[in-house]
Amino acid sequence: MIGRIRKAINNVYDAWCAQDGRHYTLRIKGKVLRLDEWEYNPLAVGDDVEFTPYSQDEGLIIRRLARSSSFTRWNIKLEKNQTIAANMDQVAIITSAWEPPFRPRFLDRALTCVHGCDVIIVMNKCDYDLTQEEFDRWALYHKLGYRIIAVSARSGENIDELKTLLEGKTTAFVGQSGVGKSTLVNLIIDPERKQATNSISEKYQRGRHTTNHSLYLERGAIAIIDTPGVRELLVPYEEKSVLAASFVEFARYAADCSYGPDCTHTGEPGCAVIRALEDGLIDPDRYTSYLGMYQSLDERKPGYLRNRFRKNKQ
Ligand SMILES: Nc1nc2c(ncn2[C@@H]2O[C@H](COP(=O)(O)OP(=O)(O)OP(=O)(O)O)[C@@H](O)[C@H]2O)c(=O)[nH]1
Ligand SMILES: [Mg+2]
Ligand SMILES: [Zn+2]
Repeated sequence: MIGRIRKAINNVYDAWCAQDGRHYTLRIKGKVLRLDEWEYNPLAVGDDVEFTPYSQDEGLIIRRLARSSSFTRWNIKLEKNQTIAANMDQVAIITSAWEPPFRPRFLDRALTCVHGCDVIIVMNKCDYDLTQEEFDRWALYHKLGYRIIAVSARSGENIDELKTLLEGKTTAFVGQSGVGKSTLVNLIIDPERKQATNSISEKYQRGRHTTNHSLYLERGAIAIIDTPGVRELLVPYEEKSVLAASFVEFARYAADCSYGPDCTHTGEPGCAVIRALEDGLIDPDRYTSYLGMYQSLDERKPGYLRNRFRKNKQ
């Protein structure tokens, strides 16, 4: 049987099986699912798994099916990539105008964590004003070709427009902690019940981060994966060329780099990306984002590679 994971807590998974229309509680057979060695938590909300039922509502997971898309970040403590949500049609990167303030660097990093699907960039809390500088940086994403929308969960501004963008799709809501992901999800999916936002967590003293696991929710034709916010978001470990590819504005110049496809755009003579930067055709702050991420990838090595090296020396 095939199931789609809707909730994952402590290696216990809730899955929905389309074949028989039932929910199952699943565990991994033999406790380990052997996949990429550098991936922590091999199953994420949205993953499709093959499982063997052993009762009407329980089963054992045998394997994970290939993902069509994912939102994957680097987990610095575990030194591994961690997929937060999988198989969605699009990712909505949620930012906020204030509390926390708009952080374009965070947004640039979030864009590099998206694999295989579309992106919507949402500015929540637009009941607060952006400074002119913040607004220009925000509007840049529109110029780069991204779909952007400013909303307010508090005043309700543009919520219907946001719903239109979500209609008929599964969307993962990702972003910094406190930007209002769960508030928006509640407003769209479950306006009556109101679960899991910050005020509730304060009441129960559950700490700063309200949402502590990803959760699949749906209403009508809208399906959303609400994910836990993070304070920092780091680029996943992968080929550096993948990083450059997530800077969409580089592509048209990169083809003219005299180093060809191997150009890292970090200082090679004859780099057309750097020339475009100098000519004011590429935003300097975006380029700074790129350089920062490039350097952080240089310093990064998955823990398992180091461990293997140690083993070889013994
Ligand atoms: N002013 C204003 N406040 C908002 C808006 N949307 C959400 N908030 C507030 O922002 C705070 C954080 O909202 P959450 O929905 O818990 O944020 P989150 O992104 O889910 O946070 P994590 O679960 O930690 O990732 C709450 O106190 C909300 O009431 C908005 O549009 N305007
Ligand atoms: Mg939340
Ligand atoms: Zn170059």
